[in-house]
Amino acid sequence: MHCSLVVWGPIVCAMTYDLFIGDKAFSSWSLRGWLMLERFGLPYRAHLLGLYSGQLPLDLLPLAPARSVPVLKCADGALLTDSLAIAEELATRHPDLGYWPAAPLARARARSMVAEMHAGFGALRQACPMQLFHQWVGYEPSESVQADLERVETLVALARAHTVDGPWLFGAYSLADVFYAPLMARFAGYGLPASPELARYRDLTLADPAFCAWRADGIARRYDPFPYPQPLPTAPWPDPMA
Ligand SMILES: N[C@@H](CCC(=O)N[C@@H](CS)C(=O)NCC(=O)O)C(=O)O
Repeated sequence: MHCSLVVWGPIVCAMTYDLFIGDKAFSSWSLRGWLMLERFGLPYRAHLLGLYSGQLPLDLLPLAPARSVPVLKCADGALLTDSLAIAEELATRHPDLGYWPAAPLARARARSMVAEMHAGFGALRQACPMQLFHQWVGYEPSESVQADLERVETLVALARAHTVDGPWLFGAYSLADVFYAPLMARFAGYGLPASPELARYRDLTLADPAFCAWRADGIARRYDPFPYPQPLPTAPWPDPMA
């Protein structure tokens, strides 16, 4: 397996997780898996599997029945082969880390948002694959992509309407923010239209140090050909701090 190994955290202890991820500049589901560990302070080793190497199925053989990334291997041998399964397992194993909002009504909304993200937004995901290198200039959303964008607006506004105690979707950073982070990267990478509230949330996500570290790693690699080309000019990645 051609993995790069990263050991994070001051102490790598018996409960260290092994997280298998794809190319950071492009793998939106991997970003979610990684944020679940990195952002909540859990110790882990990250193993990078090349999405475009042509041998992903071979690399995944030792992790059967996994057929995509991310994959999480727990120290006790439990194997999670889907981002939502990883989220639920980590939330169950670490109930004190605040993966879900504590308040029942907020938790219900957060769970619904995460489930909808995991199962839906097909048009947006298909038309605007995550890429963290630059912004495509002049991208015109189709009607179905526009409908997905409006749905994101609705969900973010609903989350924020009841949130008073912090800048994230439900106040403190939660799994809802994990699952919507790659979507905010798509808003940046394709210059998608956003209301002021959504733009605030997008910029918060893009300025998050964990996201910035992930992106810096991702764009350190060069791709030729570029995996998801668009017939459009590019502008620099928007810097929310500028
Ligand atoms: N439902 C899965 C989707 C995972 C997924 O599609 N991962 C992509 C990378 S972002 C992948 O591994 N693609 C390679 C392939 O399907 O062969 C999850 O939530 O983890």
